[in-house]
Amino acid sequence: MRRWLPVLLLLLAITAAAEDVTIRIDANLRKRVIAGHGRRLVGGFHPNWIEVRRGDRVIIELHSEEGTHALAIPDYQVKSSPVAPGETVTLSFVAYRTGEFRVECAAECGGLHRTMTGTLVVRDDD
Ligand SMILES: [Cu+2]
Repeated sequence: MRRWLPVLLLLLAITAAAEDVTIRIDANLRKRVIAGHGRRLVGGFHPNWIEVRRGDRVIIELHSEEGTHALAIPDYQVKSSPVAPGETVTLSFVAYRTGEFRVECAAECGGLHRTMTGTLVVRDDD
């Protein structure tokens, strides 16, 4: 038991400082100007950059405007249920590791699937 005391205290300290961070992310298609190609439809997560502090409980409300999508963060081993057009699904996890992690679509949503990416940044508290 005594061996685990420092670990328990660290976990308590992290938990005490942690906050619930709720982020709404829209999965959709947007018209963007791409050099040499005029206006094109691209798929994406909006926002596609998420920044939280280590220890935060991250609650993602994933909404689809069209197409069926899912959001995954492979390094965190989290993945939402598929979300159908007009619907919202929620996933949550504790950001226990610092770093930059790839966010990606986990549903085969068509030709724009590979453009549906983002980044989760988990910073230390200080
Ligand atoms: Cu997809």
